[in-house]
Amino acid sequence: MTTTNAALRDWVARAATLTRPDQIHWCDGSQAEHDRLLELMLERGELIALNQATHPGCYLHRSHPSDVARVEHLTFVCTRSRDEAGPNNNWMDPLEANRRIDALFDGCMRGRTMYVVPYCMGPLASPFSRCGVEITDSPYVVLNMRIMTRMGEAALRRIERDGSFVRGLHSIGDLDPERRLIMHFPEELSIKSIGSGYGGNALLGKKCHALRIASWQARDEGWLAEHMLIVGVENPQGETHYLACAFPSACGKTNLAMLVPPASLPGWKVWTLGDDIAWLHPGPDGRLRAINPESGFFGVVPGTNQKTNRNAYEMIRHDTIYTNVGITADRQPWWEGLGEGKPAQDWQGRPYDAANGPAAHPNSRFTVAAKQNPSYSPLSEASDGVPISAILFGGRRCKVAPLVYEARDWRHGVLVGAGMASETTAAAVGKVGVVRRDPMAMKPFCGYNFADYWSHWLSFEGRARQLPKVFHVNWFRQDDDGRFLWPGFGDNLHVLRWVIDRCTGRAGARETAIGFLPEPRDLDMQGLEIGPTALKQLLDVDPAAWRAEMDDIARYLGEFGDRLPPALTEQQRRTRTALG
Ligand code: GTP
Ligand code: SPV
Ligand code: MN
Repeated sequence: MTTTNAALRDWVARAATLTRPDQIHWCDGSQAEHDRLLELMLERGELIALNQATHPGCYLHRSHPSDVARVEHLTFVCTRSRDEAGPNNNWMDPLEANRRIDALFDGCMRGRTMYVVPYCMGPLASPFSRCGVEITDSPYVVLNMRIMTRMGEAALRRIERDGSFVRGLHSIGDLDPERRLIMHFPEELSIKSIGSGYGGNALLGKKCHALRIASWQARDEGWLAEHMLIVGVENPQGETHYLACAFPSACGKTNLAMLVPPASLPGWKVWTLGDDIAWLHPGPDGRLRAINPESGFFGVVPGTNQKTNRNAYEMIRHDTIYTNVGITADRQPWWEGLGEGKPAQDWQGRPYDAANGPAAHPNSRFTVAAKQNPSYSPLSEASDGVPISAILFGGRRCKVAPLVYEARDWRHGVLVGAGMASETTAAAVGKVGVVRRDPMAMKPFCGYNFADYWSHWLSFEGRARQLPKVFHVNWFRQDDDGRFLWPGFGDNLHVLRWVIDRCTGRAGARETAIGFLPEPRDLDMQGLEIGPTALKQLLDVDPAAWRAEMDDIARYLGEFGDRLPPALTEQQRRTRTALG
């Protein structure tokens, strides 16, 4: 296989001259190709067959112990001007960045095969989809890209028709964290990543393309590329509302996207469209419409069980790549929170010993085709996506943020998103549990200056006639003993119900300084064992804590200087004044 696109041919040739692979393989995405790669990886010990009787088609990959998560401190946005990247990104001059990373790419594929992976983000026929090509020396990346994207021949044909594609050059290098860099060149629509084989660092279609590069393109072209799940919620009357929810990494997107309705809400159904990324376009009907650019899930494993999420539990029992989980004596995958079996080996392949820490790495992941999800929505393939009724922002906040509140209007909603904060998780290297500002859950993923990004969000008032309502949720509020006040998971549907009923004007609320909150009577709490004290805490807006919160938001927004849109400052002042 090769291509009629001369730019692609030339780029592959130049990459080969730089990296010196033994051979070049153009991926067609076929089953035969998949089977050959699988065989090769099993032979080399890069994949381990799991118990095929209990988990047919499931394999385990163990990454290098120093390569287990995204590396934000090694991730750069390289624009000609530093201000374009903004204080929210690490920046390097493109010339300097290319010089540094090309030195690492020099000869790095000697003795290896270079795989050329054409892929399409979004349904192949959708005008909203965008294509890319990832060059990589990792067969693990190829197998994952085949699940996560529309990869192979059909994508290449679309690239030849469109004439354009995002260039992604990737090598695992020597996996030395000192020689690891993830670089983005939005002005050239290109990505260069070396030294990691893990997740968002290496599957370039995901965060690098579909968020960092796409957010840049979206600003220029009038749409939004967001770190959001897309879910359809159908009420017992058969009416479906689609929600797009931005929660930071490992804060509940996958779980909410494939929520199993609790017995206390009979007749409700949930349809999954996406669990991580949404591309939103103003539609001809004046509404925002969303597509999921991905075709699979790269989801957090720990905590998944029959009770928390039966759909996920069923989905990953077959044809799944596990990365960095433990295994039982009979080679079944095992992780903390599974609630059955016991580990014999940990994620590094050592005999399990609690003294070494958890059996599964906290950021261990499954890679699985979206179609395997019992709640898969066939509209995932719809070229024009689904209309969004509400946008939900949310994070992990043990204090301050109530269970749910609704923004006054779009402008206020943009402030609610810009003012988001969340406790850090194992999805990125660094300390866990530290509260940090994570606007729109895009701190690690916005490919340009946040101040310009917020202006872009604000501009949708002029682009769409019927904008979604905006809400903020927090499933992670704790009591004074550090226990979660809210049961979460399936019971989150009780909150989604209020959200949808607010969209259709069927539910009540009280107005507070921070927005609209449900009164206890506005929530359908049937079947929930939550006492009046806990509920009061969940719906509490503590003025002193919120004054401090709004002051910190003002301080944070101040970092963006003159570029900050005045409407945002205005919204911040309005809320701060209302708090007294
Ligand atoms: P990324 O893939 O990193 O972007 O994360 P995500 O937002 O999809 O997170 P995911 O749904 O995988 O959840 C991560 C962790 O949060 C898992 O350990 C879950 O068990 C836990 N979690 C998810 N939803 C809830 C909830 O409603 N309540 C509580 N307490 N924990 C939850
Ligand atoms: C995240 O960290 O938000 C993820 C996992 O979804 S990764 O693909 O590694 O970025
Ligand atoms: Mn994510």
